Amino acid sequence: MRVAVFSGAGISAESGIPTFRDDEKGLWSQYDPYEVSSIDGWNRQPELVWGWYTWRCQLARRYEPNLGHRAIADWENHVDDVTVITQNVDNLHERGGSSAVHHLHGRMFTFRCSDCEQPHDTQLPDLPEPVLEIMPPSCECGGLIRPDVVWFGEQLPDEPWNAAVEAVDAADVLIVVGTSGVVYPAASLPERALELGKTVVQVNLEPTPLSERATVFLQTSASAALPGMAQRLRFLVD
Ligand code: BV8
Ligand code: ZN
Repeated sequence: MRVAVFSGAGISAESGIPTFRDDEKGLWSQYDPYEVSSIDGWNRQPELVWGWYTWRCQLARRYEPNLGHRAIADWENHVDDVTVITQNVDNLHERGGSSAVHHLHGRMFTFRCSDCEQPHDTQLPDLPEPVLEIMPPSCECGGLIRPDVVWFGEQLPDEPWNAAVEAVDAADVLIVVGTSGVVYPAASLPERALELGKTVVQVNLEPTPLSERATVFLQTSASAALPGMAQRLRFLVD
């Protein structure tokens, strides 16, 4: 049996990383998430965006993969193939043991120049507290160094997108976990699976537009639903 997993910020929430929309506690909660994660936001206020990513990288480094990440990795011992397609820019799926992970929206631990695209091995400062604005470092060409993430208003890179479509098309079942499903084109992947007649299992703390169309909607947490699920999937997939 071939399993594809489509994950969002909700699967990292139990590791302690605030999801994309419920970071009320955060320093940047006064800012619309779309503002600090859009190409326009970067062009307008690079120091605000760099401050946010510096802090988010620190949180992501500090926290550990949770039972949800580890369960998905364990499924590799029980089914023929598990491919993870994530919207998350942290590396918790990899650190949780998954061997095939595609980052549709990039990764925040690698950096490049905004102008000449040259990769940069940037070491971020270790901050005791979040700092709202930090001027990003500059490249030799004068361009500002940015994280390798896909911001709102930017095209998704072809490689992870093509791999994601291929994984959905080849899967017997798609597990959608921890995403509000509002961001496109990523959110079109579960729709593609349904149109292809695949079994779609959604695990989410709250209902989303996908919930009433999914084959099964489990309104619970990732860490409660995912352990041991692979062994039960056989009964779902005819
Ligand atoms: C594109 C990377 C073509 C950064 C992210 C105008 C101009 C240009 C484009 C658009 C436009 N209008 C609309 C668009 C398209 C736009 C879009 O979809 N906008 C939406 C908001 C309407 N998309 C884009 O711009 C994309 N590019 O279209 O290119 C183009 C290009 C140029 C010009 C024209 C067209 C690029 C989108 C990528 C944006 N980058 N992230 C970073 O992360 O730092 S998006 C970011 O938010 C995340 O990556 C994620 O994908 C997304 C959604 O977040 P979720 O992961 O779903 O998290 P959320 O908090 O929302 O939900 C968590 C869920 O988990 C909740 O439901 C909660 O209940 C649940 N949960 C919580 N805890 C648990 C749990 N579930 C289970 N267990 C738990 N424990
Ligand atoms: Zn440069």
